[in-house]
Amino acid sequence: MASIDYIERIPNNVNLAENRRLLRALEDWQPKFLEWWRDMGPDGYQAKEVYLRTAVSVDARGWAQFGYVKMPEYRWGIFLAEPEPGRQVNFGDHLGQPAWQEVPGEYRGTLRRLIVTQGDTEPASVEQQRHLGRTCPSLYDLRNLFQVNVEEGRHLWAMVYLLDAHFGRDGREESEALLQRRSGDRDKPRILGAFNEKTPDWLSFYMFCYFTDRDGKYQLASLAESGFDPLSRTCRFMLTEEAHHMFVGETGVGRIVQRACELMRQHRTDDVRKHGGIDLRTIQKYINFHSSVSLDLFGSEVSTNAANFYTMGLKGRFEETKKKDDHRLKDETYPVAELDGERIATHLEPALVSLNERLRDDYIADCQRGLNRWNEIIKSHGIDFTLTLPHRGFHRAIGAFAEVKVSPDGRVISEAEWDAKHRGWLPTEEDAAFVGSLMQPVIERGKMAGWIAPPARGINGQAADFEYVRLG
Ligand code: BYC
Repeated sequence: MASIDYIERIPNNVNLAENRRLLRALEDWQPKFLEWWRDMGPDGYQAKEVYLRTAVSVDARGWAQFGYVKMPEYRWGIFLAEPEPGRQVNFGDHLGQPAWQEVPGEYRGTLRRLIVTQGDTEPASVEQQRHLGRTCPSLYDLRNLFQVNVEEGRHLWAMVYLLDAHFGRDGREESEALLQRRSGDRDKPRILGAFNEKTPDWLSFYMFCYFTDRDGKYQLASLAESGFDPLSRTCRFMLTEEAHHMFVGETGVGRIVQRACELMRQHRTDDVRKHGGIDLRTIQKYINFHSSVSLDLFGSEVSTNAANFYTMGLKGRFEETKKKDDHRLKDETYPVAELDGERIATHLEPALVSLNERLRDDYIADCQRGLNRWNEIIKSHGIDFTLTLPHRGFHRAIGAFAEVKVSPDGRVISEAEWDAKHRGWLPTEEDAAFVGSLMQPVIERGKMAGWIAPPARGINGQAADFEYVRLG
């Protein structure tokens, strides 16, 4: 019977074998997912064996099993973190009530929208990254790209599970629509802005993993606080995988910075381009771009949507349960940076409508920590250069700053000044063409492209020259 096959194919801790309705929905969806994966997943290498981590259970031994797998045969599973006995709704109007195991009827539409928005980002990122395998700097990096891709695929499964298990026919329709939208498509784009941008080269990929996956961390952590318990448990497990994606981003950029510094020292010049490196000024421009499009993902500074998500008990704050306040926030305020005529000033706003900005603050502080580590690399080479995060108002398309032009150091500037200077702040076509020119594939075991330093250590204790992807 085909269904027995599916139960085996889909590692899960949601008792799939007993849930015939869910099983039928997934049997219907899985071939469409595979078709999407073939069309829109990694271009090339689909028939090759890749040294991948697969989650087969949520306990310490099962969540990270390593072995060679062909990507289309990856076992995309469905996992929820272990239930917390007696868990309650921890914030908003329903504070103290038992956490919901089923969708609360009055919040059905809102909850579905949140899950669909989250789910939409996962296949989008796979689509954005689909050509990168062709230009990998090493087998180690190629394997990391594919690990990120299959896990984003699993995160899509996680959201489809919620839609199919808890939202009936609407949920099944949304699950299909998640496979139909396309990153960057004019007619059926992905929902959120950053997921319609291109990821044309590996510098962009590492920046995306650093900045955009980190938005994932903060959004998932807020959804992990949800009073809708299946969403909370799903997101808690997803966060364990998200950590690896940010590691790929931080170490990837760090290795490019390292290589730039080595070349600067070796050739006594700031202009490492002619020596095959990516100069620090170009790296700064990519930071400016990826930081700003990722800041947009937090939504408007003042948002009634955010207030409603919270009051309904659907989406909390980062580390909500650790915070020592009333978890209702009706009488609280929060400082929000806003436009005040020609300048940017901080005003106290009601805390409930400021929740997007509060999460953005948590995110910015976290982003800065990685920049500090990259700056340590620069300093350790005796080089006087500091990478910085652009001001939160810089190059924004969502929220209060979308209407004006702001410099990276936070001044509201004229269109004329923007026109004169933005090429020094954001990657230009020439910058992209230069970075693109370095993207020549390196697929010999243990070899590394000249624009990036080797990693400090291999994956799962393996050597640097390990055969991370079997090309034979
Ligand atoms: N682009 O009150 P507003 C990840 C829309 S990443 C386009 O400002 P709200 C991952 C908004 O939808 C994490 N549209 O914002 C990373 C709303 O439209 P409707 C993804 C945008 O609603 C790497 C309107 O503007 N997860 O996991 O408070 C690889 C006014 O909304 C944008 C989530 O985002 C934008 N940037 O907050 C793979 C969590 N921003 O409803 C994966 C779920 C806003 O009026 N989503 N809009 O038609 C949410 O919590 C919220 O939807 C948002 C927006 C935080 C995104």
